[in-house]
Amino acid sequence: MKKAFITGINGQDGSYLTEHLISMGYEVGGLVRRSSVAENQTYRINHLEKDIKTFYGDLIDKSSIDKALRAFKPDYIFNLAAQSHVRLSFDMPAFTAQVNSFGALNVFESVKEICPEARVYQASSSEMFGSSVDPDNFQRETTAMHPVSPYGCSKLYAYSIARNYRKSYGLFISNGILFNHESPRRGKNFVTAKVVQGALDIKYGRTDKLEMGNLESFRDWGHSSDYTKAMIKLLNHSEPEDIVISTGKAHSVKELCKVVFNYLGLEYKDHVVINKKYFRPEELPYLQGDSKKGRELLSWEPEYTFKTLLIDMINEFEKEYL
Ligand code: NAP
Ligand code: G4F
Repeated sequence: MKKAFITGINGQDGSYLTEHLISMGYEVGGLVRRSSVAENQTYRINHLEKDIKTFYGDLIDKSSIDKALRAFKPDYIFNLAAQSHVRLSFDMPAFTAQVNSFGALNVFESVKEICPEARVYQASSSEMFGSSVDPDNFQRETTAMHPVSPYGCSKLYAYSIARNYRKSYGLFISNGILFNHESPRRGKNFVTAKVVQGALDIKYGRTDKLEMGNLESFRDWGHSSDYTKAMIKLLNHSEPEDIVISTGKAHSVKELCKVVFNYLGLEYKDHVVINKKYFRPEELPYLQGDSKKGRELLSWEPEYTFKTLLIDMINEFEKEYL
């Protein structure tokens, strides 16, 4: 039985990844950090409690990573823990770098010292591309990286040090460069979940307006369940690789609003109002990923489309209103 250890196990991706790994026969453990609201913190993985082993820890505290790795002895490590909100990274740039950059470095150092044979997945991000787009309007593994947020910069450091440790010390570390992925378990302050919840609030008469930021940016949105399957395939590939995972289709935030509101029988223009507080100091205007390399190497294809992803979110969120 292979052992997989997940930092960020109680996050959106951590919960789907755990489900997939358990269904494939892996033994799963993970790191959970201390919270003053512990009763809410693990809601995404409470249904898996009896099948997993969790350890208290924090990426900033290397000793906690060391202890967990010594006790669990993993074959696979998925480093998913992060301050993952881009706009908030402008409010907390140093904290974002501590967790996302030096936290990842802590994980790689711990692996080097304690379990150098383990295979490591680093949760890299399309946000690292920033303002850079190839002439054909796609970003891919070879596209230059010019991040435009403290989050993007912090992830670029982790991506780079992962490659450096792979070369320098022969560690098996792969970067999954994942484009935006969502689900019914998405945090409610990310745009898809915010729009779905806001439209439902309007449909059920709880409010009449939804305050939004920039509607003109484009994202390539997939489903977390599909993307976490790609993470497992990446670590089971014979060699460590850096791989883009995306749907290959870009949609604007405006289009997202239109699809969600229309599905619920509403007109978004009647309800969406712009509030500058949701704008970023610098916006990333366009993301569209070319995942040809990953699809061929890993035999991976997404099952969800933009529309079926949003319907899955609407249907799950709506249960709370019925
Ligand atoms: P998420 O829902 O925000 O989950 C992040 C996880 O990290 C949570 O479990 C969180 O715990 C934990 N965490 C935060 N700071 C920590 C710390 N200092 N020490 C230990 N754990 C900490 O994010 P996600 O959507 O699942 O994304 C997973 C990873 O993929 C992240 O690294 C993210 O940056 C990256 N990524 C995400 C996307 C996307 O579109 N979802 C795309 C590309 C890359 P708490 O709940 O206790 O805060
Ligand atoms: O949903 P978002 O906050 O996601 P963002 O910034 O693209 O970051 C997500 O994807 C990255 C991969 O590319 C991950 F690495 C990262 O961890 C995270 O999961 O915003 C998407 C777009 C942006 O252009 C934003 O300006 O939606 C726009 N937007 C417009 N109004 C809004 C809002 N975003 C949020 N969160 N809230 C709004 O009211």
